[in-house]
Amino acid sequence: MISTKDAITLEDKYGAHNYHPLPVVLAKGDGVYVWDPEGNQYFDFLSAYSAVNQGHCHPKIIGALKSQAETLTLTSRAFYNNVLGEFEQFITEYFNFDKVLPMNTGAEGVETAIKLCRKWAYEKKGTPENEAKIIVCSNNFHGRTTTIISFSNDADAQKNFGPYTPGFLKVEYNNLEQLEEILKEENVAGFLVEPIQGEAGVMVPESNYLSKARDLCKKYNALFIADEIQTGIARTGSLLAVCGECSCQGHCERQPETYVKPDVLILGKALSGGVYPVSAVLADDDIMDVIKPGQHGSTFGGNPIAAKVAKAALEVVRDENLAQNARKLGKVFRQEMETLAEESDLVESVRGRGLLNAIVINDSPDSKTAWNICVALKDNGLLAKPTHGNIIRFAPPLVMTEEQLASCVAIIRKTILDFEK
Ligand code: IF1
Repeated sequence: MISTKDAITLEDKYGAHNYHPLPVVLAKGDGVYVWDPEGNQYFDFLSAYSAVNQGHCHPKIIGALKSQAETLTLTSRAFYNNVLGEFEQFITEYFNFDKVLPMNTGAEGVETAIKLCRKWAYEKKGTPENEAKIIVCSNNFHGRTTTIISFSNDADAQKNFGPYTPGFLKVEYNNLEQLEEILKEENVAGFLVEPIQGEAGVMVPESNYLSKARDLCKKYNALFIADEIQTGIARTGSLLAVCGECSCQGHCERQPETYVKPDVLILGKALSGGVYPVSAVLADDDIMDVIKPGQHGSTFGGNPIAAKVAKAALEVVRDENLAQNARKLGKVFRQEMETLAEESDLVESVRGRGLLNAIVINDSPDSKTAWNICVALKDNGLLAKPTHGNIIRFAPPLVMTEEQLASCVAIIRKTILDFEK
């Protein structure tokens, strides 16, 4: 097998330099573990940015992939296929929406939601043509298409990729007064929001922010669009982050005060357990029916492999109580990190929900400290990645056991306590 050194050399030489990976090469994965070509084992504490919630190579999901791959892979939507309808019924019942529009990547899901929202505004709300505006939050991350980066405020993501798509208004995240002020403006079609901001450094809003934002959207007849690509599928200790602290994992008759049903829900990443690119946009009929044949789609969206894989991935979440496990382990993890923050000057604070957490490192965002800690964590057998300079995101697969989590906490403790700036 190719060595770590040679694999990195090849990527450096022949791949575009659009990433700056941690210097580790992964060659195999199983559950919460990954291995490099030399056979060193690591705990995966990133889960491919929360795509591998069900753990690496989950046998049920891989089984679905294999059997469908041997039967029928792609028909395009020019024809029906014999598994898409079954998946569509399954996912709409699972999340309690009338309809789903299947796509592949997260960014495509967001693009779909934007197009749906604009079209709804023109055709249902009566917004004058080309005037629809969508409210977004500062420090958002919704993907990397030309339109999506048009409303980013990350210079790296945006600079020199213009001209930008107009039609977006920005508000501060977690600021309801600002949101209401801007909702009063003319021609606002919707509000696109991450229930917890991931890339911004795992920013958890005040409780009730989402339900109040939703109520405000209703009051001003704008669509509440939740991007749960990273926070959804049990990551934050409930099936969706908008399910909040409801103890049902999102599978009960949802209580209105705990379940903030979005008008438009965007899912991706762990919708397939990280096995295949599958994204989806869910909405009820009064919204989804504005999209007619020929107006939106994708060659691969809703393909038979995607349909089978995503159904299996959602079944695993339910059957293995992953939301419950994420909630339980998340509490333990944050407690342990709070203890560590008291003992170590390096750890300033910890925040998060369920198993989407971050620690803030006590150094300037321009320093290499968080990066160097991640390299040290890797050397000690745990993989995590810094975000925004001095923040380290911790997001292990949700199939982790309490014993495994204890081993991980021990690695993090030892690494931080031994670390010299
Ligand atoms: C990369 C971050 C995570 C997302 C939300 C849409 C998308 C994402 C809330 C687009 C994607 C990924 C993309 C990945 C890094 C990663 C990320 F650090 F950039 F913010 F997870 F935290 N909405 N997030 O988080 O989905 O098109 O990529 O399938 O390498 O850019 P995609």
